[in-house]
Amino acid sequence: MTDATASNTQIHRRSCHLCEAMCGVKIAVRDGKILSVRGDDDDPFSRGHVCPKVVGLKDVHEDPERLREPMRRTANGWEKISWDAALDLAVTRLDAIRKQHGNDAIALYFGNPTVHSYTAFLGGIRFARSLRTRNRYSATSVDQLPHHYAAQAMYGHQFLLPIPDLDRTEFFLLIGCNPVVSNGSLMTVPDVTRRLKDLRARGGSLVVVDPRRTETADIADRHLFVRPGTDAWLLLAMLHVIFAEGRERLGRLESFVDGLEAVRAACRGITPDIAARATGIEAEEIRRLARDFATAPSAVCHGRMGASTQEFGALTQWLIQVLNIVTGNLDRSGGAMFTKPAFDLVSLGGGPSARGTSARKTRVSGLAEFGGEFPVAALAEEIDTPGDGQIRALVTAAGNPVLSTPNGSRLDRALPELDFLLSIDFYLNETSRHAHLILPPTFALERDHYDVIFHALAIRNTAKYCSPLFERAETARHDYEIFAALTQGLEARDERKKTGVFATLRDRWLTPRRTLALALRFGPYGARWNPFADGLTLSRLRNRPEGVDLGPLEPCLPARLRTRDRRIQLAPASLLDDLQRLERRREAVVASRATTLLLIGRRDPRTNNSWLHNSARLVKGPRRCTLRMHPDDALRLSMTDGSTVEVKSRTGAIRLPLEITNELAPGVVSMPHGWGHDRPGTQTSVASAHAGVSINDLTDERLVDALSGNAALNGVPVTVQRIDERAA
Ligand SMILES: Nc1nc2c(c(=O)[nH]1)N[C@H]1C(S)=C(S)[C@@H](COP(=O)(O)OP(=O)(O)OC[C@H]3O[C@@H](n4cnc5c(=O)[nH]c(N)nc54)[C@H](O)[C@@H]3O)O[C@H]1N2
Ligand SMILES: Nc1nc2c(c(=O)[nH]1)N[C@H]1C(S)=C(S)[C@@H](COP(=O)(O)OP(=O)(O)OC[C@H]3O[C@@H](n4cnc5c(=O)[nH]c(N)nc54)[C@H](O)[C@@H]3O)O[C@H]1N2
Ligand code: SF4
Ligand SMILES: [Mo]
Repeated sequence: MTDATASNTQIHRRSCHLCEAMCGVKIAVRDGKILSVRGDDDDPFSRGHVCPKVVGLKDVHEDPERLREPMRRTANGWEKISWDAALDLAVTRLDAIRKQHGNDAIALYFGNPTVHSYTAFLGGIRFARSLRTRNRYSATSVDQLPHHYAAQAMYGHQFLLPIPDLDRTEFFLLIGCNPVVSNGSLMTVPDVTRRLKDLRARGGSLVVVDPRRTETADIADRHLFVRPGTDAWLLLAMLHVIFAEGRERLGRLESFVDGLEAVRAACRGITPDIAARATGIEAEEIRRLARDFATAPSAVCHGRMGASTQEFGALTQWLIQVLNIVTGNLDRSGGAMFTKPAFDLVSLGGGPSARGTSARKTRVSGLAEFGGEFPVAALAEEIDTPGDGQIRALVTAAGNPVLSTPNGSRLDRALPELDFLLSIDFYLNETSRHAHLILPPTFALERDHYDVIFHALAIRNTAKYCSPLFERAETARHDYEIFAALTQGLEARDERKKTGVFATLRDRWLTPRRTLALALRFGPYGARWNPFADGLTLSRLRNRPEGVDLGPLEPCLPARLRTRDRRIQLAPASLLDDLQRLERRREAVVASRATTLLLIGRRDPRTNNSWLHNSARLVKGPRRCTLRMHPDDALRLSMTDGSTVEVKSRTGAIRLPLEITNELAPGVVSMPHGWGHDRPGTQTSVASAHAGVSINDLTDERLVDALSGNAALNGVPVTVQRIDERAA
């Protein structure tokens, strides 16, 4: 570049942290202003790919409504206060509540962006531990909890999640995921659409099982419409066929798998004909799918949101693992494989918690704790049900549970009952509007970044460290600084737990960045003690801002298993037992096919859960918050395209425009989540102008996967009514 002005332009490389795909971006900056955000062709993993959401990096950074200073609620509205005063207020209030009502009176909710910031993640773990409350909740239980449940039971660690070896597989069976729109989940894969097309170009097959003909189904070889919540029957019947025809081939897995006979017995009674009645997929299709999967040179089945956030989430995730294992497709090229991440939470002892289900139950509904957390479906009732052990204070961090958890309107009504609500968030949104105090952290471009979680879930072993683009303002605080100040403040006031000098010094020295540096140095690729070794260190990674490729996934079993005997539990007792619940539900599920409309979710390429709707560039265009319905249902209910309809469930009623489309199976309606921005008191004017309505006013906190406690956000029974325009 010769132009003098242009020569002032700096290019900053980093990973987009908005979704799981970790796309490399190049951000052009001049005089502190972002000129453009583009894909980074030099990133070896994403190879230049970005999606439309990437503009969110600039738009959120520059958003004038993004909070930059702490805000305290007063009788006359919000008041800006200094960080010192704000942190002191938070510590004083939390400490008083803890002393009056006990540790469990303070609840915590960690939202999704926590796992997209290693500093927030590590700082949050430490804060949560120091609070010593049982009332810990997170977005995990409206998302992937069933994956953790199955992984813990089968492989001995909740983070031992097998990842599809997408670039090498010959047969990809996707159950309840739509990566073309979501850009992949529990499968970090930038540029997923091209990779799916490459799979087909090399002669492989892509099969999608989904109640909706999704954007991913559109590029697949085959799409099977499935009745929501019935995938477990499909998988059992596939296994039935595989065993009945003697097609099981465990190969080298055989020497460390226990429970094959129990699984064989469990699916003996579930024939394709039985499964057809529950799922709506023809028996012959089920047989064909089972045979194709079992005979493909390599195959992998992956299930996501649609498979997890349903009545039988844990069973479904378990059966997906079983299918991969009995066809010999676990831990082999082209199958489901474990990563070898440079920062390895599994070897480090498990991150937040390597624990599985405990004996602890929630007070009101008796939902089980898993991994040190309770299911968030129980949060509202734990706040609004009086009695011993009632939640009095809540700290939300990077979450918007009013829009993202089942029966969000009950939570919306419960939050004002709290003695103290602290929101660590930079938006005044549907949840934080109820806060007594909001502590707004920096946004991503002011922090350094390493994807501790998503490198561990990626389809290739990769590592990338990003320096901050902008220095944080003197008047700003990072999430981890907020957590550290709260932790230290509360520990200083805790007479019963006097932290020793050594522990205090250690905790202050061990910042997230030092933790990262140590984890990389002593991780699987690390230089360890040897300063002359080639291995990975944080400073070497910093010198490779485009990121490094550490190779394809490699077989690592049984060594990587964390079960006590280093063997895979193919048939854990709790999952086998849960088959009885499935069986008990069968008749009702079959009968409901003729009578009940079921509501499912939908994601859009230009949204990210609830929090990118204040970007004018992302919300512009046609209305996205619509109810989609099959023409047969619309005809039966005398509804016309574009009209406003009312959708009702046990928990509430909402009104939104109708779109009639045969992309849905009859008997199924769909709408997106993360909308409903018209509540008073928020400060997101662009989002409010494109408010939409919240699907989670219809989802039901009582509909959970009884085994894992995960919310069943998909498959909610609803009725849909025409609104008489004149009466409305
Ligand atoms: N653009 C965009 N990308 C995102 C996000 C976003 O909000 N917007 N969110 C990010 C997050 S937090 C996550 S967790 C991931 C999620 O990533 P995905 O799981 O890939 O995303 P979804 O679109 O929720 O896909 C779920 C699919 O399951 C289907 N489904 C619903 N019920 C059932 C059922 O009972 N059985 C079966 N077989 N299918 C069912 C739905 O029709 C839908 O197509 O996406 C991430 N990426
Ligand atoms: N019906 C239905 N409900 C769903 C889903 C669905 O498919 N259907 N999807 C579920 C899924 S997969 C998920 S992950 C959850 C998400 O649920 P949540 O995590 O509760 O909600 P988000 O909308 O992701 O809100 C994230 C919040 O974090 C803030 N934020 C962003 N970055 C940062 C940061 O760095 N630090 C801090 N402190 N705050 C930050 C944003 O301003 C926003 O308020 O929703 C779930 N809810
Ligand atoms: S797919 Fe889009 S949102 Fe996700 S990391 Fe890539 S650019 Fe960011
Ligand atoms: Mo999620």
